Amino acid sequence: MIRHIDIAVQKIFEMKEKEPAKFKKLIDEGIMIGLGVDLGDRSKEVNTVNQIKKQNKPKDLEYAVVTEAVIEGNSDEAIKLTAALLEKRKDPTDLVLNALMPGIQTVCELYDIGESYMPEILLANEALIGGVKLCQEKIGEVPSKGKVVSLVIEGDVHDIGKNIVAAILRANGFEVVDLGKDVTVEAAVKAVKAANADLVTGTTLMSTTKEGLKALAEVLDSEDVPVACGGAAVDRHFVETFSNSVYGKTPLDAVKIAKKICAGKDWKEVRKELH
Ligand code: B12
Repeated sequence: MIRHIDIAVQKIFEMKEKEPAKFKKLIDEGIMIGLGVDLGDRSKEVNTVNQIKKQNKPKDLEYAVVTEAVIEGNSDEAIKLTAALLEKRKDPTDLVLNALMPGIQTVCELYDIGESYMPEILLANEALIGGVKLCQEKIGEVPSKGKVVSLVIEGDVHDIGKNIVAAILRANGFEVVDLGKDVTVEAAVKAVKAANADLVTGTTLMSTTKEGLKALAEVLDSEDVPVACGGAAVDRHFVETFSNSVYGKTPLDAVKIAKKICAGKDWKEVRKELH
C-alpha cells in the first residue's frame, strides 16, 4: 500500500535535487515549527515575483528597460539599450551598478523563491556581461590607481558577483588581474607575486568553500597583501575571525577598500574605518 507519507518523502527528495532553494526554505520553516516558533503569516510575507521586480526596478525608466532586458536574458536588447545610454553620455559605472546589476539581482532573488531557474540566471548573466563589456570599453584605459588580483576561491564556480566587482574596480581606475573561478591558494599567491599586487579580492558563495578565503588571507599575510573578502557565503563576523582580511558587502565596498589599501593604510585601519 502506498502511504501519503511515502509520496511526500519522494516529492521532498525530488525537490532537494531540482529546487534546492525551495527545499532549504521548507527545511528551515520545518525546523522553526518543530522548535515551536510561530511563523504566523510569514510565508505570505515572502516576496512575490512582482514585489521582487518592484524592489529592484530602477526609478529611472531608461535604466528600468535595461534591467528588464537583463531579467529576460535578452543580450541583444541589453547591449542595444546600454549602447544608446552610453551614447547619451550616461556614466558607465552608474549604468553597471544601477541598470545592469539590478537585473541579475532580480533573477537571483526569483530563484530563491523558486520562480526562476538556472538557465534563466545564466542567460541573464550573458546579457549582463554584454552590457558591462560596453561600459568597460567606454571607460577605456585610465591611469592605474593600484593593482588588484580578483578571484573566486578553490572549489567554487560562482563567478557572476566576482565579475561585477572586477568591472567596478576597473571602472574606478584599478588595474585588475582576473584569475577567474575555482582558484587555488597556490595559484593565487603565485599571481599576486608576479603582479606585485596591492590587494586581492576573494569571492565565495558556498559555506563549504569559505575557509579557502581564510587560508588565502593567512598565507598572503607574509607577503603583506591583504584580502578583501566578499560573496554571499561570508559576513563580517566570519571574515574578522582571521587576520589580513577586510569584509566587504558590495562592489563599491571593494572600491573603498582598494582606495584605502592603495593609499598606504594597513588592513587593520581599513577594517576599523569600514565599520
Ligand atoms: C547562479 C548560481 C549558480 C550557477 C553559477 C553560475 C556562475 N557562473 O556564477 C551554477 C549553476 C554553476 C551553480 C552551481 C552550484 N550552486 Co549555485 N547558485 C547560484 C545562485 C542562484 C546565484 C548566485 C549569484 O550569481 N548571485 C548574484 C551575484 C551578483 O551575487 P554575489 O556573487 O553574492 O556577488 C555580489 C556581492 O556578494 C558582492 N561581492 C561578490 N564578491 C565580492 C568580493 C568582495 C571583496 C566584495 C567587497 C564584494 C563582493 O558583489 C556582488 C554584486 O552585488 C545562488 C542562489 C542565490 N540566489 O544567490 C546559488 C547558490 C550560491 N548555489 C548553491 C549551490 C549549493 C550550488 C551547487 C553546489 C549546486 C549543485 N548541487 O551542484 C553548485 C556549485 C558548484 C561549485 N563547485 O561551485 C547554494 C550555496 C549554498 C551554500 N551556502 O553553500 C546557493 C546559495 C543556492 C541555495 N540556496 O542552495 N550555482
